[in-house]
Amino acid sequence: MTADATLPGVLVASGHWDPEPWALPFRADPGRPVMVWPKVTDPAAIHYVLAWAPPPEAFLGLPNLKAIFSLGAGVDHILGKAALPNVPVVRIVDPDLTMRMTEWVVLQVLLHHRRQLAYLRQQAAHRWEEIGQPVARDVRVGLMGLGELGQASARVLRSLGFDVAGWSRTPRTVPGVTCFSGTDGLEPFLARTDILVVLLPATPETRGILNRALFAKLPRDGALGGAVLINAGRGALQVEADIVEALETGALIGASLDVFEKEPLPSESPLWSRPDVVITPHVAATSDAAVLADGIRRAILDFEAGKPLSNLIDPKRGY
Ligand code: NDP
Ligand code: OXD
Repeated sequence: MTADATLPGVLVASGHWDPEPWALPFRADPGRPVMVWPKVTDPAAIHYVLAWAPPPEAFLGLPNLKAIFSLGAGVDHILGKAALPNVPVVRIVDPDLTMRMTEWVVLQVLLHHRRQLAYLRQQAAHRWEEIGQPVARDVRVGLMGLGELGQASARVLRSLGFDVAGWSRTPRTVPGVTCFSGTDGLEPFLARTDILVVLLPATPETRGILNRALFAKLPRDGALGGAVLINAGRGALQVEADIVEALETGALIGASLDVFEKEPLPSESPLWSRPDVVITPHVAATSDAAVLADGIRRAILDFEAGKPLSNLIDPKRGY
């Protein structure tokens, strides 16, 4: 440790995100070295890395590393690294992030349910015409992923009257939600889904799961007259060429996408100009450092006081 360091040090490796708001609460701890990648002046002082899409080298040569903290709920941006040290990886579970995601999901579900894209097209054409729409209880929403974010969205969608189901890896019980799980549960889950909301992590098991074969299993005769895809999980889950094809063939009648195979979404992607697709630039639940950094600091203070770390991920499972 550096001469005046009395506390374990923190390294912020926050990719394209501004590191300073994440470093700020730690700078208030007297005697705690705080470094920002790539300026690692004293590698031995670093006990914790706060990471968002870090370069693999950010974890190298840190002999006293105790834990890695993801700056988001997902950890695929960390687990994919070749040089990942064998230390606990903690992810964000926080009401601020959860509420942001719930807002985005509910916004997109209502947008398709209330035919907002069609009304915007009518507005552009100065056309005054009512478009029929079903009641929420006749619309079957299916959430792929019933974790922190999936369950929170499910609760609000239930309260709006939608017929809500969910699919997870292991069996779950969520009040008011019809629960399916595992490979056997996927087909019956899809068969009763008009609006498919995806809040899965990207893992070896889920990559590419949103493909032509899956879209073909969604009903075309539901209350909306076809199926809608809403993905805020990860771009690695989806095969974009298959989404475009499904929109062309009617396997899907609309989509809202916050995440993409390649981000930023390349300007030549056909998704940009489709009138049946809503695109947001990976902002469904942005990590607000002003809210979340202090939570990470508190977790570290608890850990230093001998308490176990919460919100640990299982590297074998991939989430
Ligand atoms: P959780 O770990 O709490 O939940 C993940 C859910 O996915 C669980 O229900 C889990 O099943 C399920 N799951 C995982 N693998 C499989 C599988 N192979 N088959 C079926 N179900 C599976 O994560 P969160 O809800 O907190 O977050 C979900 C994801 O959302 C993040 O990993 C991240 O990728 C994404 N995200 C995107 C953001 C954005 O701005 N676009 C912001 C924040 C997160 P089980 O319940 O059995 O464990
Ligand atoms: C996250 C994200 O994982 O913002 O939190 O994508």
